[in-house]
Amino acid sequence: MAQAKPRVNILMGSKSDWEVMKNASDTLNQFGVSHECRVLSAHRTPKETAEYVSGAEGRDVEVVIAAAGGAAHLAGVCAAHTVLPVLGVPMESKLMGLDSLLSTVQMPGGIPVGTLAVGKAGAVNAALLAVAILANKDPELRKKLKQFREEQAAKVLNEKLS
Ligand code: RP5
Repeated sequence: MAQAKPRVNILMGSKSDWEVMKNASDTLNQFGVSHECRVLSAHRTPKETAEYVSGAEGRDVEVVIAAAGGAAHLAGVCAAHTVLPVLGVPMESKLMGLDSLLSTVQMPGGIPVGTLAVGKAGAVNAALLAVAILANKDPELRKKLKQFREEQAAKVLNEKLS
């Protein structure tokens, strides 16, 4: 059977980011959202990164998620090459992710990056935010998102403390 066209592209600056970013991929899988994950670096593979992101709109991709750590310019570089929504996930780093957070979140006005939390929570939330964006034009997906929230709330309400 032919694979569905990816609706989301997940980029990460290094394979070392995958352990965290797998959580974004798993979350999209939970919602049945087709996506493609690639290691592409803003500084190690600048040309390939620009080409891949520039082509995303033509491939009918709707959201780009970009994760990087350290002097984390990947999400900003992605945003420079597409008008698709770009969600940035700062990776934990030698400076506990503070460097990654600031370099991802502090985009100068004009080229936006929607920045999520540092690490795993950011990876999961980037996927959930991508689902919310796609759900604007996808009633089935919106239903799944509402169900996810309900199940999450029920879990909290049923917590037992010993
Ligand atoms: C960034 O540098 C990557 O996104 C990664 O978070 C960090 C360290 O990369 P490696 O040295 O582990 O390849 O580009």
